[in-house]
Amino acid sequence: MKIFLDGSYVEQEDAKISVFDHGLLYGDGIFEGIRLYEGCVFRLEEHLERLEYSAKAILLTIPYSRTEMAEIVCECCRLNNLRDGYIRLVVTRGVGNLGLAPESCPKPSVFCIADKIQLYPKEFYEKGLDIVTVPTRRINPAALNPAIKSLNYLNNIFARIEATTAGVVEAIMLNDQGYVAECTGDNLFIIHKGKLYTPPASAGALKGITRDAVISVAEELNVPLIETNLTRYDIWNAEECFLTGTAAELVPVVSVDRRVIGQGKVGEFTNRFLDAFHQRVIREGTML
Ligand code: PXG
Repeated sequence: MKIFLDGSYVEQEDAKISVFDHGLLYGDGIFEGIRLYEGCVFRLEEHLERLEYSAKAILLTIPYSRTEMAEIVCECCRLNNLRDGYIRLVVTRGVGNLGLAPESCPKPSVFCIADKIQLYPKEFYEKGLDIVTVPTRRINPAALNPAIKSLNYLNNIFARIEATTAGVVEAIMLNDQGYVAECTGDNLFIIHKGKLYTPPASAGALKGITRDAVISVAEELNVPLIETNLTRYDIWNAEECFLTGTAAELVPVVSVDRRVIGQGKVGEFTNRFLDAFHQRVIREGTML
């Protein structure tokens, strides 16, 4: 596999970064996870824009233009003969000394991995997931805004460990006010009385690219969307619930904290959204 690393395409074995990189020492960096569907990169511009916003927020200058970054992503896919896959685009603070100060890192590091996608098991989509709420709260936006897709994922990893301990694969994280923020690596939606609800980004959710795509699908399907604070009570009493993420796409949820959601099976709205989403993934792609 060829990897893009700081200006060259190198073999996987040679794709190494320094132990002095602040991305590793402090989680000081940003990333994107992007999907490739049938030779089209899904919503590439939106991913690059979010990466730029994350960079701006952490005062990091991406050393390539938007067009150059797009070309790096596409070239990585082409070189590895990929038609479907998962792309990981990362910008780190770069090599510096053993102090926090980002000023000691003169040059950010950029790498891009385009690999085959490990799809979730089919039964997730057919039967739906059982999930729980975990004790770890989503990080307060005043401490580190969850809209920044940073390399600092310990908050989510704590929650993921708690999910695994509870015997489930995903979990709901609440914000410090007790409202639903999102899951550990996915956004959350519910259907209630014919309307679609999702927590606003201000509740501590990442502005997911899949979340945005689902919001557009809602418009197309004439399903009203309401972005508002949601409690666990709202989720328990929804007719349908699903999660969205680049890797997951849309995954149905059939129980939350042992409360059965709706009929306890994959709902009609969820299926309609999933179908419409699948039609979009190729239509809205950047061709390699
Ligand atoms: N919330 C969080 C906290 C995320 O990390 C999403 C929501 C969904 O956003 P997108 O843009 O993908 O619709 C994410 C992103 C992985 C992986 O390798 C996936 C994410 C994060 C980190 C790793 O599967 N999901």
